[in-house]
Amino acid sequence: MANKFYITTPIYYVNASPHIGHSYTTIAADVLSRYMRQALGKENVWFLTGTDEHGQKIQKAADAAKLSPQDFVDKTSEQFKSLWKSLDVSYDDFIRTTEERHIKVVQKVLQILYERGDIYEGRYEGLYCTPCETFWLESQATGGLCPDCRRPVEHIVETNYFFKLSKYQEWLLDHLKKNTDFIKPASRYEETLRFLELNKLNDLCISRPKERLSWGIPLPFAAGHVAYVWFDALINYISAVGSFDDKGNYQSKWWPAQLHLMAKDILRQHTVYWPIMLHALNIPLPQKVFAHGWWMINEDKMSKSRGNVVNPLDMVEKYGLDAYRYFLMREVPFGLDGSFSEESIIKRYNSDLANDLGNLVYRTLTMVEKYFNGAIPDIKLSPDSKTSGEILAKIKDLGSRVSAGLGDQDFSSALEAIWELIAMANKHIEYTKPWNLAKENKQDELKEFIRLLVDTIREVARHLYPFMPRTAESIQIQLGATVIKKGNPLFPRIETEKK
Ligand code: ME8
Repeated sequence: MANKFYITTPIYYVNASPHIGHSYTTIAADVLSRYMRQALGKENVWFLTGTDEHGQKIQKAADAAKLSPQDFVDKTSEQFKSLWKSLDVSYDDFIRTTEERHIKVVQKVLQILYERGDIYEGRYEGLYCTPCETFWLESQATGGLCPDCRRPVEHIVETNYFFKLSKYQEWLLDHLKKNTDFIKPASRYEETLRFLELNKLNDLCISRPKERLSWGIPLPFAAGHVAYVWFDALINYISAVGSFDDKGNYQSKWWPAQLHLMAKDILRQHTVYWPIMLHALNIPLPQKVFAHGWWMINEDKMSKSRGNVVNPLDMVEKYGLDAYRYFLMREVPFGLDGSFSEESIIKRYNSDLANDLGNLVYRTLTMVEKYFNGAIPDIKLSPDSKTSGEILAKIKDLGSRVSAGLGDQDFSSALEAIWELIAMANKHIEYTKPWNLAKENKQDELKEFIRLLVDTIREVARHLYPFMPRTAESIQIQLGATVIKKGNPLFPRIETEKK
């Protein structure tokens, strides 16, 4: 494992407001960052997110809002920043592609690739989807519709600049075969490999004529063109960490990234275009690209173009931030699609949070108050104890299970491991019946019993912290050092009948 951790989310388009899908990737990155800060120290973790602010979609949205593109992106990128603040997202840097630090690097990259002959001038004739900014083959655009957004494609002819993807196809295939962990989950790796084996890569059109689109980064060698938004956007991952800075350093402290997170919709850009761009520039590749699944509403992907988006803040207002974060990370194995509904949030909330976690904490603290006047019994537990041994073994195991889960971006299995401990502790209470110990005045056993529960909760809070920072802190505060400060139940049950 590298001794630093650089993690990125996609930079989101600012043509519409953020929704649950955006918050999913960003919260996942936040969980990993918080976890890695605990493991490696704060100074060794860098969490980058940001906004993608050029291109046709943005220009159109700005026109519709009757704002200049710059005013429009200034306004909408703030929405993302403010949402991340409300969701306790602890990013280290937020990059906007309209920033000077980014534009400089994009132009540098274009210039280098042009001088090396990897970018050349050519003529493009074919089908184009304006909203998606994607060129399509006749065979792909069946019925004259864009296969992605299902809107009509246009026929266009123009002079443009192309990046020689085709030249590097064999290299990329070879790289993938040698680095089977480069793309995760495995299904996405297979998909990329198959795509490269079965298709001949076309060179990538990386420019747009200014008369059709002016809202972009000008090509340094062709005044009449701006850069294609994807070519511009991918470079954020290196521009944000100071590649090609004034000292000519090609590598900063952070590059290469340990992990690029995204959903499967933008897999190809990250597993084909981006590695080839970096390779052509002689820059090392990121360690891993993870493309998770989609949140769906019924059978449809949640997306602004389908008009079925849910605002994360509405969910947070109804169920609380940590319940929302928990739900996203627990409900669906990262990598698979998930179906989003409030019923499933409520179900998770009531069973995992109110019943399991909330009750364990509340009952334990109530017993510390009742039997020991709030003072945590000052004894040392032995792993050989007949009554505590099993739970202590589980606690001992928890760190490595959480670490294995998060190492594979398997959030739900890391949480499952924590919940196994919670379930075991709850069972232990029911089985031991502490009220009987108290009645029979079995002080030593009662002390051991309570101490075990307190230690369990402490461990649970420690491991929950990356997922649910506020809940973890609240538990830690309630536990105090030696005397508890019990608060209200963490997750009061949601009564569905009343809703
Ligand atoms: O593609 N389920 O930006 P974008 C899960 N600017 N995740 C979802 C989702 C859903 N239904 N909908 C969106 C772009 N996402 C480019 C990226 S990167 C150099 C440039 C998340 O605003 C997911 O992370 O369309 C997906 O990959 C991303 O938002 C797409 O965001």
